[in-house]
Amino acid sequence: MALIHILFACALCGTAAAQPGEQIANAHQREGVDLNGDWPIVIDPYDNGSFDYLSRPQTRNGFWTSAGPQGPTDQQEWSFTDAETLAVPGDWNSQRDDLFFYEGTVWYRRAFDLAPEAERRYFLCFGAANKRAKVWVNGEEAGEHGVGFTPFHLEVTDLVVDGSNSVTVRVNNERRFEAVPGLNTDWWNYGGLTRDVRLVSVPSTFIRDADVSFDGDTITATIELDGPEAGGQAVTMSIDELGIEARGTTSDAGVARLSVSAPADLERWGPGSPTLYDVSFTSPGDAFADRVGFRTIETRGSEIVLNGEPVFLRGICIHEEALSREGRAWSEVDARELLALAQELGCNYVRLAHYPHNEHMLRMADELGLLVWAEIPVYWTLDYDNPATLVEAKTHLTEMIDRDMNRASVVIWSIGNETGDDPVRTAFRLELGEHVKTLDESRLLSAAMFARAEMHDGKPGKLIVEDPFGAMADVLAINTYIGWYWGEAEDLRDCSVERAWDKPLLISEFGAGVKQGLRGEPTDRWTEDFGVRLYTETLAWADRIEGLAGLSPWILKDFRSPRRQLTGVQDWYNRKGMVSETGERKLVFDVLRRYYEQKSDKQPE
Ligand code: GCB
Repeated sequence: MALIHILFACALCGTAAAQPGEQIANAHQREGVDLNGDWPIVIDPYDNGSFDYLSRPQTRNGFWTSAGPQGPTDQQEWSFTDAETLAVPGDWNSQRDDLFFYEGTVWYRRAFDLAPEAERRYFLCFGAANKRAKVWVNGEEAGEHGVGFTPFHLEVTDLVVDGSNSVTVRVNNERRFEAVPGLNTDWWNYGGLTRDVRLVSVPSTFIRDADVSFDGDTITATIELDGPEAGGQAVTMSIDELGIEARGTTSDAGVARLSVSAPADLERWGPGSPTLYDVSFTSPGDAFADRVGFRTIETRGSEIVLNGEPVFLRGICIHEEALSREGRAWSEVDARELLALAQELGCNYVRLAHYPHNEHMLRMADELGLLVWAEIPVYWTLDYDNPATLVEAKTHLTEMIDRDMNRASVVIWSIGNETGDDPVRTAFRLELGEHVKTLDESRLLSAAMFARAEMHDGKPGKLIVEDPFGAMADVLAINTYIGWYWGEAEDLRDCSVERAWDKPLLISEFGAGVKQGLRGEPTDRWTEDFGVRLYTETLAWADRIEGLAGLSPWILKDFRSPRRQLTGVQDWYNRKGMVSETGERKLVFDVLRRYYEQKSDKQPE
């Protein structure tokens, strides 16, 4: 194929360069050392590692200062030497019975060897730590991070030494009212170094970020260099398979935007044809490639339109819990198992609730061809009129969007779930919506909302979708739960749905608690039979909602929740899964699978 050489190299004068602390694109593939493994720990429920007996900040005795007593005469009352370990990545709650309910501080420390090279820079890259993490290298502070589900990459070039090094991390998962999420969630507050940890090495001036977008005609890459020679550098974006190469020069701030017309033979990404291309980026001293799909997403009246065609979203909600074991999912294998099960159900779409899932999930969704709703944990009750809470919510969005900008699978950014619509909450959500639009206008904006119910003879006769956030959202989405939290499943037969805007509508949640294997009358709670009744009625109702654009029932797998206490039935699991906590299918699995089969017959991919 002839090399197409169309380029508009535009130096973006004035565009802000990467700020210290921003993520490094593709950190998992850069040169470096994997720091996953068993990390010695010290459990610190009273925070003695940070504060002394008079609550003064620790100095000499801080737990970052040494690995343990220096000899038999040393009066030191903690030690990482010969300490117990926790697997990293991994939450602590599912690894040790005595940490099952633990909310507090755990210190992690491990050694690593390094022969630092001059002219190279070193970054400690954490996929996530839940929730607050502070990091020291060789006893010196490297930085901290306060958001539990997104990566943070700390530069440690000046802290590492030739030979043996140590990294100490204090992780704290206490819930706080003013934080995001706040005090109350229907999911487990898993603490720890929950995702991959790597020490990454890059040239002194390197490609910090490379975002690719596609508008149907043009492929655009924004490349950001970081380092002393970021400005005035020649950079390229190329896709060999398509014969594309675009060249440009970075602005003084180190940024270049390159555009190239998409060739006619570009295969669009979508469910059924998840074509990905190797997109390579180069600068004078650096290079990397990302696997990227190209698709368009937009709305037309009440339709969601993918690559110019209306698409019905056959979805399922997913929490980030592994399918074949306890605890948080974090690996590529976990991602494949969860998403393959969603595909068996007939899904072309997943709602990743209620916080950014690990990067493997998004990359796997790209690979398997699943559309994704990605969300931040603005959930139920927060300190909505606290400016610091808003800043934290925005940080969630910024870091999630920064990480997942190149994932074709992500089509909807959700700013939260079931927050209510009083003026303070609405103002908060509108600010978040505006924030999303400043970061990425190429995807759809939504939130899981409630509809107002108009009661007829004590039954829900009409659901009216009029949450004020709907005016800004591209896609309306409602959680319903008729037949479980209120009313009877049969009430849906006479329940209509009205919306204040001609926009696509999703049912973002409905469901029923079912203990796998428990049989009884269709009116008996927790039985498989109750689940079948509720799903049968709800799916028939969905078919009657004019212009419904899709649904994502709650949820793929039973998941841990501190709110679910019925002994013998719940045992700390929310039981609304299609499969049990051990992956056993419930009868509802088949009800939904058959429904999606019939839907996809009508709309082949
Ligand atoms: C909801 C929430 C979800 C809960 C679910 C339930 O509306 O969005 O986080 O887990 O209901 O099971 O109650």
